[in-house]
Amino acid sequence: MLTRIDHIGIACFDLDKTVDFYRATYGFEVFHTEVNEEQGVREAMLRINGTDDGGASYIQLLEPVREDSTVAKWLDKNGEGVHHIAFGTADVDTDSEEIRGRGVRVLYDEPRRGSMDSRITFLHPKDCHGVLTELVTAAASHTSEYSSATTSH
Ligand code: CMX
Ligand code: CO
Repeated sequence: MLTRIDHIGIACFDLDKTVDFYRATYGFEVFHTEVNEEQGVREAMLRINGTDDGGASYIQLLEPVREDSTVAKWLDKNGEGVHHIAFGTADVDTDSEEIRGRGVRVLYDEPRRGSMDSRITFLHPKDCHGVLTELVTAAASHTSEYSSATTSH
């Protein structure tokens, strides 16, 4: 079951400058940064709010690290802007298979590694009314259930 907006992915040319804009304009701070070589991006996650399912919602700022990455290709064509949305679920395997069964193209056979050790997959934008859609299961260390379990021991 999809229970939250996990993040909105925004493609940018210069990650550091874009992070500065989000900090100066909205007061959002960087929660996490990493390079995901497989996805071809350097990214910053700005945590906006916690959610009822123990997860959180983020803005994901994405800068390509390779000219042949999907985000570099998208920036060439569109310039900066909203690249994808991501829904959070406790079980990306089951939910993505159900959605595949409804005739939507799921891009990966098995979920792959996403930001902060999450597990992710994508739905083809042409099957989703023009929106590249990601499904995410956060790592246990990024849910409040895990945090309260670890602090109570
Ligand atoms: N949103 C909406 N439409 C998109 C899109 C996007 N982000 N990316 C591509 N499209 C559209 C294009 O506009 C194009 O439409 P037209 O044929 O009408 O022109 C069509 O899809 C094909 O686009 P393309 O430029 O030829 O791109 P590809 O088919 O090579 O790749 C996609 C598209 C979705 C398969 C590829 O971007 C992909 O695999 N995405 C998933 C991985 C990803 O995006 N990783 C980066 C983020 C990582 C993270 O979130 O952690
Ligand atoms: Co994403």
